[in-house]
Amino acid sequence: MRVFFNSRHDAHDGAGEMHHGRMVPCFENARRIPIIRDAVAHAIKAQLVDPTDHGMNPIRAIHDPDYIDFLENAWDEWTKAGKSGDAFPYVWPTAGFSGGKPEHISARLGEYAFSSDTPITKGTWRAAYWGAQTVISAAEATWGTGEASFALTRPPGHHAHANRYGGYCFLNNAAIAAQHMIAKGAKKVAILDIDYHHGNGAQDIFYERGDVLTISIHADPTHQFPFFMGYANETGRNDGQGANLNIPLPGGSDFAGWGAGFAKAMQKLLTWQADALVVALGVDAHEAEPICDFKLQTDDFNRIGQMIGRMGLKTIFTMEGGYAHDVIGHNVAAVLKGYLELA
Ligand code: OKS
Ligand code: ZN
Repeated sequence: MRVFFNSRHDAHDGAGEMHHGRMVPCFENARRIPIIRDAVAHAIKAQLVDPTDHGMNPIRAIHDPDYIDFLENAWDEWTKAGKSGDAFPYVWPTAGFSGGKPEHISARLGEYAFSSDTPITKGTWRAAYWGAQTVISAAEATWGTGEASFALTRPPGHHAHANRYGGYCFLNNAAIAAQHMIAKGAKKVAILDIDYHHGNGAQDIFYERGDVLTISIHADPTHQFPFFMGYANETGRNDGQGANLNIPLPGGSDFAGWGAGFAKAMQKLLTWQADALVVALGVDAHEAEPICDFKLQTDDFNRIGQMIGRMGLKTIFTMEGGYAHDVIGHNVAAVLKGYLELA
């Protein structure tokens, strides 16, 4: 397995987020990455590879031009407006507002954010851009050689829509990887999201397309972020009908419940016959995770990796959530090691 590493990840360095009514240090922080890198290096034989710069086209294939322009310039606009802390929205053009197209950065933040938990900092664009290059490089390698890849990057991507950021995500790395393999000749690609939270970004991006199957196993949105998406009756539209599968699970689920959900995902994947698989690899379903309430153990992550390996698909893993520093390295390594045991 090749591990593509986004060494610029730490350019994104939010100071804090609102949590339970207080500003707290960001859960999604730069300390996560060396922990995961070292655990993976210890557990599997893998070369660490620097991403190649494939430019803007693979990003533009997923994200809207005005959104990309916003992300590239948000920090400059924020500082030019005389603000010095991390950039956050505080007002949104929600249903019932008549509109307008205000240019003010505070309005633009509200226009492009769907949640208030995600700081934009001086280096956010740089980190996210190189994160996308990391997963594009992984896609290029895996599509070309068949060997699995792991894109080790932050900020994560699975909540990002074509024109919306939130849930700590800016560019949808999994979607960019899937689309890049289609550009390289894949006819059908599947995205399997095992992060604790619903993968709303890929669902929305591919909702009307029949060539990318999106599957997400996650906490029931009736009680968890992103709340307004991720329900079982969301199955795709037009050409995409039947190509989105949501598997919401009750709070407190352990591997008995999670594994049953995963079995449904595997069944769908096996009948769908993808040319390649992108795994949105969040490990925040572990019992020790701070903002989540599932009860998976490190051994369970090993089993998950084995089951993915057994499918025998060309596979790219891309890093999503996981915030418990004591266990994230072990959990990511357990998935990758399990994959290699059975691939
Ligand atoms: C607000 C917390 C919002 C949760 C965002 C979800 C992040 C995540 N204080 N997505 O996979 O892990
Ligand atoms: Zn998550």
